[in-house]
Amino acid sequence: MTTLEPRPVSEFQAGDFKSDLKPIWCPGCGDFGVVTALTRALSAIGRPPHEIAFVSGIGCSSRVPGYTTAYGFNTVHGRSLPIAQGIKLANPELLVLVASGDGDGFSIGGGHVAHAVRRNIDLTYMVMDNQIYGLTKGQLSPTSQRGRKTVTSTFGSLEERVNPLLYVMGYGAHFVAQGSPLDMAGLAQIIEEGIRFPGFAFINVQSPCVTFGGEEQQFKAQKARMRTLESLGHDPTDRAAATDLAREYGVKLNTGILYRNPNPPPTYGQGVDLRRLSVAGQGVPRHEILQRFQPNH
Ligand SMILES: Cc1ncc(C[n+]2csc(CCOP(=O)(O)OP(=O)(O)O)c2C)c(N)n1
Ligand code: SF4
Ligand SMILES: [Mg+2]
Repeated sequence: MTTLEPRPVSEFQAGDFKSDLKPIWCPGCGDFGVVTALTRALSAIGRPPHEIAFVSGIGCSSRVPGYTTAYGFNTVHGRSLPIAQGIKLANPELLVLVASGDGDGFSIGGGHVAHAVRRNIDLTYMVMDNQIYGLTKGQLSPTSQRGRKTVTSTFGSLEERVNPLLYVMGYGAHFVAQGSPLDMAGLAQIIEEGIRFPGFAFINVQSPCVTFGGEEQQFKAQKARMRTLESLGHDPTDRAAATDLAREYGVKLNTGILYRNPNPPPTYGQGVDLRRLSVAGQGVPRHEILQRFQPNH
């Protein structure tokens, strides 16, 4: 995988980002591996835990922030992105991460994803795509494959699945990647690259639900479908090639960085001064805007 710039040696170990809370996930849940990969990535980044805000919605995957030492905010189902964007706008110095599930992100929160992509605020959005509603015990999710039998599709789903990779590409995402805890080192590196990307970074994580997930999602089946984009010689700056590879979602498990815009546009807080957020283009300083929203003002 390409390295963009020399990395300073971090004073933090992965263990510094693991909280004392004992996960209550089912034994073997893919989300355990996500925490491991994530804490490795954070140790490589080297920002202290108190400078990290980790937001999530609701779902098994949304428990991830609680198992880290970052500041966590377990919000409302599907609403992690608006809250994360608000946090980043209010305090641009923070490193803001978001953990979500396929249901949280692409059902109830689906409308937010599109506009968070377009708005391109500097966040890293990780979706643990287990293709099922895990927390609520196995209902059909928007990424469940057609024909999938679940408690809410007893005769098999008639619906086409959402392709999360194409979805975000379609809205113009500047960083799109996919990984799996099956390749822990690869996943850690993808997360690190996503965090380093200056703008909205989308990472789809194939994290199996071992209790309610389908066979095709388990590590054994993943192994048969997995191939790294690096081994394919994929150039992540080639948007057309990235879109073609994104189409293979559900057929091949392409891992690595699908697309990284080599010339990303400036984001809020980087080139666009947050302290002078404009109201109707008037360049009104932020403290004045906040005053305007005071009650009784
Ligand atoms: C507004 C609202 N609607 C529905 C729910 C019930 N609910 C909680 S988690 C969840 C889906 C979880 O699935 P997913 O986002 O894929 O996460 P997973 O548990 O699979 O990691 C649902 C429907 C809720 N908590 N709040
Ligand atoms: S129900 Fe599925 S997603 Fe939730 S903890 Fe258990 S294995 Fe993980
Ligand atoms: Mg899910």
